[in-house]
Amino acid sequence: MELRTFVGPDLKETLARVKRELGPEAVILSTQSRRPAGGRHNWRLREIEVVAAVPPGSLPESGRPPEGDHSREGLSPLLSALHQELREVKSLLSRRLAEDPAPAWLQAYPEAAAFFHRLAAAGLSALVRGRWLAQVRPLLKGTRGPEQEQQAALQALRRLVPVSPGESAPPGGPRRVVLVGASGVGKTTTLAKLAIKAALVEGRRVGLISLDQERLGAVEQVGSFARLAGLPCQAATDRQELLRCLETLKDCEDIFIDTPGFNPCRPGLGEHLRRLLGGLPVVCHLLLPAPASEAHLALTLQAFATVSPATVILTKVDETQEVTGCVNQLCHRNLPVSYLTTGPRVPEDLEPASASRLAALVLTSRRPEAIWSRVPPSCEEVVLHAD
Ligand SMILES: Nc1nc2c(ncn2[C@@H]2O[C@H](COP(=O)(O)OP(=O)(O)OP(=O)(O)O)[C@@H](O)[C@H]2O)c(=O)[nH]1
Ligand SMILES: [Mg+2]
Repeated sequence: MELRTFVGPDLKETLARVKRELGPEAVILSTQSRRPAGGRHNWRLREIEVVAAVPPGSLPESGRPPEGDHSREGLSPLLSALHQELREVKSLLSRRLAEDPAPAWLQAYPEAAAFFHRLAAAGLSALVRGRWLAQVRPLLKGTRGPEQEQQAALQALRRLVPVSPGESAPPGGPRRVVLVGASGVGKTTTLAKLAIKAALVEGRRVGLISLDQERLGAVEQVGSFARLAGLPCQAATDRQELLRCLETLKDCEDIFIDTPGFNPCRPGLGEHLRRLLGGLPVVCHLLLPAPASEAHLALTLQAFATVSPATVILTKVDETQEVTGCVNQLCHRNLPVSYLTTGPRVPEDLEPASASRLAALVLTSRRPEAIWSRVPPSCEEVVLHAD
């Protein structure tokens, strides 16, 4: 065993030196606080002496511990495994960055280049990042300093995410809104939120129709909500009945129509939806659950394409930490988002979509430390609070 003595002004700094010079195998034999030589006249002055030992032959000529893998010999198996995993993640990351590097012109703007990599880490697809690059390039010209670069980067991100206000009512005209989507995505709950908002906040005459005769209790669900809210309600099973219900409620300024959950994998779904809703004076909105996988979202968008949804309502945003799969799919298809739903409460958990809010959600995607209830409403705040 080889012994070494270290002296320093405090314990923390002295132990750090021991670790630095002898490596993780060093064993601390003693620590001692003492008055330094020549410090007789200042009784407050103290220094720390640490005696440490290492196994014989483990110190190189210079007294420094060997570099590289040898420095890991003293680590526990768990730490070694973590170390190995970190190395693999690092090499995977550098391979990915090499495959999809930022373009050379972006290197002139370090802040924007860092933003580009942040978008990649959040999960935005190469295609969407390509669109961001096309947007940001003219905005970066003439910028001075990191702050202006950051503003340009944010502006390009906000422009990227398509949003559409409200339920796309024709100006002054009646709204005939159909909510479609897979089962359990929040159609009936969102219908109730929209109906309450229209009736109580906007003061419009609102009626409801349930087209969902498939699920047990679905008509009753809409009916009892209508009774509570004091709204007229009709139920239909097919296109002819739906037309009759629309006629019955013709004095309503807004009619919200609930549909059954359609399985996007069901063969012939497109044809079924076309026969049910095609050519009717209604606007369809597709509900997509934000926590679903990107593959499932792509499948759903494909399956409901025959009803040409005017907008997408992103539901259950509160149940996920990653919205980039949705954003990728919506950018690919140029489909705007009209609302976000952020919980089951009627009518509170409904937000009109905004470019700034969606950009904020993109920037906090795949960041486990992001806590949704504390997500700032704007992307500027997200960037400001970024580490
Ligand atoms: N966390 C969370 N839950 C929600 C949200 N929206 C709806 N829910 C809940 O999701 C469940 C299903 O909601 P529904 O509105 O019945 O869904 P649906 O699409 O009408 O379902 P089907 O009619 O069976 O196809 C209910 O428990 C709702 O309370 C949301 O934004 N966040
Ligand atoms: Mg329902």
